[in-house]
Amino acid sequence: MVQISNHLPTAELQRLDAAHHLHPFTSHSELTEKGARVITRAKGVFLTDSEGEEILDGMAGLWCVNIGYGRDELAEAGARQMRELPYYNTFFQSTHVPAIALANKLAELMPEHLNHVFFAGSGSEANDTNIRLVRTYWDLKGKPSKKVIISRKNAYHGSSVGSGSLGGMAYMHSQGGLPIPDIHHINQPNWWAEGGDMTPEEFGLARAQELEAAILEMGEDRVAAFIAEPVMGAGGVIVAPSTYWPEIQRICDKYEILLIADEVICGFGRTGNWFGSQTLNIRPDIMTIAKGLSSGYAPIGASVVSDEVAEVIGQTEFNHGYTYSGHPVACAVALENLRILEEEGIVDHVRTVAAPYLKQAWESLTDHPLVGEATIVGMMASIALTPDKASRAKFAADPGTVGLMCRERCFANNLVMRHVGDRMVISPPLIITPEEIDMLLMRARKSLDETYARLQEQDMLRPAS
Ligand code: PXG
Repeated sequence: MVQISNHLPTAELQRLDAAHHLHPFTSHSELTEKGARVITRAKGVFLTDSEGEEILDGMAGLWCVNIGYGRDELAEAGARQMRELPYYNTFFQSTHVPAIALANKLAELMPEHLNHVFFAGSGSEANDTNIRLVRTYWDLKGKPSKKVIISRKNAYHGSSVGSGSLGGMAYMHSQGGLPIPDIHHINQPNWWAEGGDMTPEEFGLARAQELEAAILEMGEDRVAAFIAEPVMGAGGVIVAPSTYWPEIQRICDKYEILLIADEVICGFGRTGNWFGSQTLNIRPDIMTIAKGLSSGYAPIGASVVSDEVAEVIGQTEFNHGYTYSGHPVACAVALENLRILEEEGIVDHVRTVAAPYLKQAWESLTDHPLVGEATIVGMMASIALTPDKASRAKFAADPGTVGLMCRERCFANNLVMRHVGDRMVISPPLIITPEEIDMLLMRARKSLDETYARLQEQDMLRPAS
């Protein structure tokens, strides 16, 4: 067997990686040519790669390492649980202490009426649970025609067949026969890209009313649920205008549509409250959670349902579950993560220190010639790159070309910042300090300057016609 350790030269690790490892959302011919960046360890907000470079992780991994890297307490909680009971299932009338404790802790932290937890191994699995759950709910209520789940274009709800269908990513639907039947997508509340001449408030209202139009067109008796991220994450940190959510809530209430808030990114402090639904004043019937639930230290997700939904589903045997639903090690790690978030006041730190500091720094980026709008809620933020701010123009180059250039400059400057098309996105660990935010902004500005210079050199500052 090949011994693979951190001590192999980077080029050799890259060669072995390319030879046998298929990566998610990656073009392998490109990866083989360039070689993956090999991350070897991390502490706080910094990653270290196999060349010894220290990289500021502006994305908290994939929007998940909320408490930052390197917390021994989580390693110990996981090891302790592995020694005591590494695995047992929660099927067939069995349970164990970590699942009991985590379900109870979540019921305490959640908005009042959300008290029942169905565990999964990831956000995708939890959203698959939601599809079967809401359809079964309406069957049991004697309304079996209510099957359609309405979602939004450009939403991200996961990558499995079910959750990928809920998501509104056209490039995902184009592979593997998605979406499954009875999923309907309305337009997203992205004013910068799609608002035309409307004010943000007019546009927010119009986009919310698309939900009502869709319900009326299909018939109220066909629609089971509406699913949305409080703030769209992977779609580019799209913050809906202030008029959007109150109207969505009104429509869900009026037509008795179950509202599913996908809090996989927004949950666990990311928006400055425990849940994005609290920040945006949404009253969901179901919440999807994952990522920040364990700060990414162990794979775990869940769907958390209201008392009413739980009561209805409880009338039957719900024929659904995963081997790792309520995995004891993942539950123990998540519990320790929640203890740290709570006892160290990390959600308060976001609301009172980190998010206000990041907001003033982030919004100052709009003075840069490449930056159109800057959006931010709590510790998730984005900037739209544009060749002409006044007209909110797109670049003449293919969408994402400039974003990718900027991301590469960020990488070269030891900052992880993600690009979504030509929007740049950050979502750093919540424990980031003001000094580290200064460093993040300095590196971001340098990368923007270098991108701008390259665009000038290559005559790419032209708007699409
Ligand atoms: N819902 C939301 C809102 C998410 O952001 C999922 C569900 C699926 O979770 P799992 O644990 O199955 O991945 C997500 C995941 C990106 C990126 O590049 C975002 C996610 C995953 C991978 C990449 O922004 N979000």
